[in-house]
Amino acid sequence: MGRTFEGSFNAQGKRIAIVGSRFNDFFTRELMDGALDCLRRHDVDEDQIDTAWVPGAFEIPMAAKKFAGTGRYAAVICVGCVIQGDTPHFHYVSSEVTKGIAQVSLDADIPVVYGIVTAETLDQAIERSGTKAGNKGFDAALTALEMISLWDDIEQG
Ligand code: INI
Repeated sequence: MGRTFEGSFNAQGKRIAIVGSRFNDFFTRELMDGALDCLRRHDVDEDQIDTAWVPGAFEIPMAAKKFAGTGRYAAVICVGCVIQGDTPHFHYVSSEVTKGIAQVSLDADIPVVYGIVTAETLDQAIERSGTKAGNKGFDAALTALEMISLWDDIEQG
């Protein structure tokens, strides 16, 4: 039996980027704060965390790709919030941001993590931005830490 690779949550010394979208910023500020809180409490140095704000969720994959392409970061965390309205717009935006982040993540050599809340109601968005369903930004940051450490382990063999 060979080795089992499994990440920890220690990403000390790693540089991490977070992309957040301003649309629905009542929620996305909470998601960004959740992601930052998670990184700080896992001893990621504040100086090692760079953030960028884009107008809406549709723009997140572009900024994530830009960050990933610099080669300076161990991971990119994406946080955004898409909420259903009266038109099909929600479906187009949520589908594109999801596909876009998936594509960037597969093209990048680093983990690119999905912390997008897609909600049918305001209540669902509230629940996922720091109340009864937790904070999806915090969860995404935790995933990024685990994936960074897993990448290191696999690369070191
Ligand atoms: N952007 C969001 O981040 N969330 C939404 O709920 C949303 N809706 O529903 O319209 C939204 N639209 C803007 C979009 O992301 C782009 O910023 C815009 O279309 C310009 O490209």
